[in-house]
Amino acid sequence: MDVTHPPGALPSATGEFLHDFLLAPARHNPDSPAVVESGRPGTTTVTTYAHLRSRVALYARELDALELEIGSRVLLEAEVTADSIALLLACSRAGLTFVPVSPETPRERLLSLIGTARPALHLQAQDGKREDLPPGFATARFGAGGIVGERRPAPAPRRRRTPTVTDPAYIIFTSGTTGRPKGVVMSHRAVVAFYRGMLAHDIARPGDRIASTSPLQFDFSLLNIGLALGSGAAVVPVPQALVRWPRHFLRVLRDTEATQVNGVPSIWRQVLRHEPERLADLDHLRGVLFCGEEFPLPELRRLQQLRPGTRIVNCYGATESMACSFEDVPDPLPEDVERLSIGVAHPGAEMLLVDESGRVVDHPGTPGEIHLRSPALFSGYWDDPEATRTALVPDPLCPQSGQLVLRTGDLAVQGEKGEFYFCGRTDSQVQINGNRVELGEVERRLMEFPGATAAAALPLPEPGGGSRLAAFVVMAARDSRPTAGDLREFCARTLPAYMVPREIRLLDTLPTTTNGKVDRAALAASAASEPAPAPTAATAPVPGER
Ligand code: 8PZ
Repeated sequence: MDVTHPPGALPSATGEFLHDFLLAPARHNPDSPAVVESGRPGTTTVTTYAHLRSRVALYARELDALELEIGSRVLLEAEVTADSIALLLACSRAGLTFVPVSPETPRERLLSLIGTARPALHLQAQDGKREDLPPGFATARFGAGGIVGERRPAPAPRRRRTPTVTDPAYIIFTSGTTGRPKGVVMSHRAVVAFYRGMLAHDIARPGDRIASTSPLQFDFSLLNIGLALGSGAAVVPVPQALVRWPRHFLRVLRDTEATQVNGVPSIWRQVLRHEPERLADLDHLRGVLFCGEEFPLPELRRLQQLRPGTRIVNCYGATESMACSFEDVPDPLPEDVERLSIGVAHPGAEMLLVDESGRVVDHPGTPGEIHLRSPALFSGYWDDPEATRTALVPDPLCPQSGQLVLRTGDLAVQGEKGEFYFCGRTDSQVQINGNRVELGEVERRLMEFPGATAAAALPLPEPGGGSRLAAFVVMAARDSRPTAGDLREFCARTLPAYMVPREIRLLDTLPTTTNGKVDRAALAASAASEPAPAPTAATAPVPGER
């Protein structure tokens, strides 16, 4: 039997749109929960698949009545809720491209996204706080009763009559490292191809409750929605405001009886530090899935100690293909493991390593840049053909074919069985006074210090030119706080002098971006604003350091 096409779910002749795939009636029982939302302590609101389908139909009718051009962009400013999930599915059904943004998006960034994406409609929840939006597009609010228009769209002739699966289902604006945010355009065909590859891993099953801790603007939330609805399970949205507070976070998981928690590694930092017992006592939880950046191994081991038997999946990938691999973390993680495997690409896709001269690396142990062959690749960056050409490059195995592959900017090595090990980003190799430093190697050494649970290393500009290496370390408990000199001396034992951070600061936690990743820009800014303490014997240059 074709595992990617369970009976009754064969795609129609037109191919499959996002809403077809996620609401395929054959896949789940109409009375089972599709979304379970937490309310006041001890209360939840359950939306069944039948309710969700009828809400999607209501919203799609009301969107159709606006007669927007197929392919128009809808700026969807919302948290993950049953209504916003129904709305993104209704956009899919109405042939509209949704652009998710968080309600916390600063006004200037929202205006920049509006200028780039040129939406036809801005939608927010009934209780949304966004006011005085600029002219030029329709605005409306959505809720249980439907969509209530505030500003009507200008009538425009519909030049397209037929949506196709190559149309953009959504655009995710990533915090472009070069300042201007890049719009990752994902077609229906790409997203459904990814969902099929992901579901072949059987990570979730009917009746599961999958807690989603990312904002709607981060495609991790779209992965979670696809994983839950595609498996006949339920999405448990955890409001952003609660993720940051361990007690509230754990209460939501308890009230909703979450069986799986999906999030970036940083969501566990404060829970492990402040509420280990409550985490250990959490019933129902039997799975964790993380993505976005490496999980600091001391914290991962601590999580395994507190929850032996919990399945932990390392999900690797970039927004340009939503994700690409799912690999179980060995339980317990052997002491000598220094790098986690990211496994191999999901069924239907393939990761290749390419070295600096463009040759495919096909022997274990040699690092190369991950190139992804996949039907789930993005269409391109919105209105940025140059950046698109840099990311979608000719297939190194067969450039003549015209097939394009995703150049990820990630380094990896292959193990003996063909599995991949993430080795940092090509741009995380920095030059410190002429020496090449892999920041991940410095961070791994700092995390070997007894009691250290997380670390970040980054280059800081020197006033006279060049860079110095700075590091930030989080310790497990307050009583074992070493001095910066202890940590530098610890690094000097195994790292060449130029890789020993010139300055090291101890922090209670690491700042994170809105998507929950370590916010390196914030760390650099904090180091610049609070100059390092005057050099002491502990921070004097290590002999041999240039
Ligand atoms: C990683 C890992 C990892 C990403 N270990 N480095 C969404 C849902 C599930 C899995 C992955 C996604 C991504 N779309 C989330 C994401 O972070 N996208 S991103 O484009 O903002 O950043 C992608 C980069 O993050 C990758 O290129 C890696 O450098 C890094 N990354 N997952 C280590 N499991």
